[in-house]
Amino acid sequence: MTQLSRQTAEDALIGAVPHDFSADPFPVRGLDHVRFLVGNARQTAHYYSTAFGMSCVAYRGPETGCRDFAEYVLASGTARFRITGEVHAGTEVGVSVAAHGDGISDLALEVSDVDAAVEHARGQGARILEEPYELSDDHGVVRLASLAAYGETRHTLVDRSRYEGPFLPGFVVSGPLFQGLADHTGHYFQAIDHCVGNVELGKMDEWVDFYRRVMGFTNMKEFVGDDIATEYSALMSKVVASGDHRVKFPLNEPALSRRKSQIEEYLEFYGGPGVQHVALATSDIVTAVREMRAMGVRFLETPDSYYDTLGDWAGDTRVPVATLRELRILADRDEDGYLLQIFTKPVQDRPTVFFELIERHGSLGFGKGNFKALFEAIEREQAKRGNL
Ligand code: TYF
Ligand code: FE
Repeated sequence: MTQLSRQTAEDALIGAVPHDFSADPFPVRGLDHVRFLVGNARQTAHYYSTAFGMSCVAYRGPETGCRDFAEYVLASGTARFRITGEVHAGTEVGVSVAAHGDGISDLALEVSDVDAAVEHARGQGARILEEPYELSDDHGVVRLASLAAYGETRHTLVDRSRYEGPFLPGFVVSGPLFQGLADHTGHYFQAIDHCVGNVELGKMDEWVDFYRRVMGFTNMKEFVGDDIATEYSALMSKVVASGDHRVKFPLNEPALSRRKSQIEEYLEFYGGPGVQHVALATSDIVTAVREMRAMGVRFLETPDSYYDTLGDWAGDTRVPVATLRELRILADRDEDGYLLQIFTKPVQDRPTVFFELIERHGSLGFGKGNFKALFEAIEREQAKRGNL
């Protein structure tokens, strides 16, 4: 039977396309959650709840019988962040934070058959970190397993089709962390558009191949090749996507160039390969940027000159160029439509993880037309840190 995915408002938001899952060797329903390992989960949860407008939907910790960790699950639309901290020394979370700083440890994928996915992955040479296992509580059963990806990043596979609780077994419903902002919840972004990995020099194609072999992902046409890399970007990039493009993973590697690559800076400070940025899909980038900036989120600055010529090539957009200029939002157009996007500065002390806000209007790309302006803005930040 042919199962075509339904086209919903969310599909337009994240650029998903129809796909026949019955022919897919590793069917992925979507990104289940992004897991952060941090030094202080309570304060990190407060930041995403206030500055990113997310709401706390689930919690576990010592009060609920979880003796080692405090975990907060924050949601905005279908986007879910799982924020984990240790409550005493000697756990793997502390080891990870000591090595990498606050960072993203897991891009968890929702699948409908964990066992079949693991068997396929094993057959393709993937490293299985956790064999299939089950967690259960009063709300039902979840089946999980874990695959190794680049660096210490993992993909936990989650089948939650028999579960009705707030997140995973053991988590309890939690109220808002900051009642005063309960009404801005979910207004800034509604889904996760893509998650980008930085890998070592010469390893990009190996990881592209990993996602193709193990997960049946396919290459998207957007990439930064050799030619562009040496001219200005200092990185090479390719994008792989799940069958219906609900999960998109661009992969970057440093390019040999005049300057120190932003990817090398990341690898040095993160202590190896890892997740570089998470792009958040928004239906109203103007409100998101205005209000997030007012809450203290810092975005990259784009020079005024970018806006002098923007109208010529980006054409008519929902938002007038004057507003894009005021808020430093970037625009790009391709044969399918256009997109608006902006990038935050790193969100922790180390120059590692950052976020992107992206508002798609037909375009399925990643803002290729902005790469030069964007990479120059990132290099100005690198220079301020003395890392260029
Ligand atoms: O995800 C992307 O491909 C775009 C562009 O260091 C990008 O957001 C690529 C590399 C990078 C920053 C942004
Ligand atoms: Fe991106």
